Amino acid sequence: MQIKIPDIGDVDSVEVIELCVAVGDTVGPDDPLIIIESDKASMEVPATTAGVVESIVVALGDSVSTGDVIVTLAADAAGAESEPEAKPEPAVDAPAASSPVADTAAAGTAAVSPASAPASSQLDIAVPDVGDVDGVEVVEVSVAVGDTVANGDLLVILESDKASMEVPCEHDGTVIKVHVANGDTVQQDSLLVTLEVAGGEVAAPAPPTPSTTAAATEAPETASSAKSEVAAAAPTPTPVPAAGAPEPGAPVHAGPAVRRLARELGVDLTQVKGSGNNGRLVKDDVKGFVKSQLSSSSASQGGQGSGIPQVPTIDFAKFGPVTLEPLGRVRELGAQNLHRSWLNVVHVTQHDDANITELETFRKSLKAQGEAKGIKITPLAFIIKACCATLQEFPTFNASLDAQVENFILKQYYNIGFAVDTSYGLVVPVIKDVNQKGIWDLSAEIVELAGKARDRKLGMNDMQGGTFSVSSLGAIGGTGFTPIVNAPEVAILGVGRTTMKPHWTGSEFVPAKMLPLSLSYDHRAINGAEAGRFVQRLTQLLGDVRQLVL
Ligand code: CAO
Repeated sequence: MQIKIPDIGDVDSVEVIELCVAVGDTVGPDDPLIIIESDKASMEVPATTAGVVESIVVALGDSVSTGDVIVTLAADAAGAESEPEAKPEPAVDAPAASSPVADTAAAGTAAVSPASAPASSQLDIAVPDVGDVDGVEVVEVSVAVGDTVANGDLLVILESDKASMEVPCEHDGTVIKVHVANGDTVQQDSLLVTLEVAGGEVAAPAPPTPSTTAAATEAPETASSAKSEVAAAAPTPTPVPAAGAPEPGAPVHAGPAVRRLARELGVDLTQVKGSGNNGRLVKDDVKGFVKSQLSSSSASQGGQGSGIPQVPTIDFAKFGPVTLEPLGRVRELGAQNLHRSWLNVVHVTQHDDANITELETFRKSLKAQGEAKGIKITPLAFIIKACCATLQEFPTFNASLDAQVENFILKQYYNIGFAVDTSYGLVVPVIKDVNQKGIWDLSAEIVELAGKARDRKLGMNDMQGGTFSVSSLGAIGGTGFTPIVNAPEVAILGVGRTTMKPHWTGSEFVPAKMLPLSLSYDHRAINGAEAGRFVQRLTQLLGDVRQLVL
């Protein structure tokens, strides 16, 4: 009885992705015979009646349409036993020993060439030497009954835990039996395929390896067609494994079309996650894998922050006692932001000192007023004001780059963030519209925002919209450092501790309060000469703060 592809709806053809039975298997009604798959779904094609699989007309990867014959079933097991013998297959009864090549039969090309059939003979292809493994899985059957094959054509792919092995055809011929199905477990000498070849052609099989020669002399018939008939009469003892989610080290479940695609694209299927039934790999999985690999590699090549070699994980406890302390949310987020900026921005840092002797004199002169107003006035307010004035003169520093790095996004507002060191991490509140604020306003706002930061009272709005940042370590110390640009801003000013230094006036050295400045900038947006001019202008303004009111 012929089993055909049922109505598959409005698609022209579907792919055979799994053979669930082998020739000789006994099946009941509704037992799955093959699995077919379209772009949208996969579907089992069941036996419509009980019987014994007589032939499988399709192979994995074939495209089939409604009404195509896929399998022929004999009415029952008895019929299956008798029917192959009823076929004109003289090799069945011929003893393997009578074959001129019997001694080399188990070399994976076991053959019988019966004297009664001079025009053609049968050639059994068996599993060659697979080394010291108990069994290997049939992962691809590349031929179907009726296929014409040539020397070198792929018949079956076998896979163990460690390797896969192609079993090629070593003669021209026609496939008359396929003894295995995808998923079967087979051992050395298990029959794979029977070919009908032109008479006498089987007389020159490939020379066996020493280990297979030994097997052949011990049991030449085990791999012969005589054995194959036994196998055909009794269903193969190894059932098709129940498909389940793949475990680590488990064989890959993929049809030949998928394997072919993977081979063409150089994809290692063990790396790909299957989205098909029970984790089966489909073509889209392979394509998706390639896409993800390409995008991650292009991201790393484009400097977008991936593809970086991992820092090794070390068990520090091996060297001495350690304790674990969580970073906390703010430090964690800060770490991510800093890492992102550090990876994305092309950093360069320009250092200079500003002579703030006069600024400090002026600032100290304001102290009494400040105390009266309840406002603490530090160098930072002047620094922020001077930065704003400099930004107004150098608009590309008060800007961001667009995503394609094709345009400056020049901002018409001047919002300057300043780093605040808190017990829970670094935060950067933003003073809005600095260009509209004087030194008193700025001083008051610095104190207010720093206080809110330390009390964890900053709102999202307090930390958004910055166009430039200042990180002052002046109260702490240091002669210079390389701050990380607060991307997508393009520049940040690091401030060190003011120290008294000898300053050359052109005619003499005089003591001067020198403020170390370190401008880090994104070199994609800003050239070194521009940065040099920016810093020079900034030091001028800080050296003569009267200019800030002009
Ligand atoms: N040189 C010398 N003294 C300085 C100085 C400088 N560059 N800057 C500030 N000072 C002095 C101040 O004048 C003040 O002294 P007086 O009280 O005698 O006037 C003292 O240092 C303390 O100042 P402050 O820290 O209270 O105020 P500030 O305006 O200078 O700074 C703030 C405010 C919030 C920026 C600061 O407290 C802070 O948190 N800084 C750390 C920033 C940081 O962590 N940056 C690193 C980021 S990257 O990891």
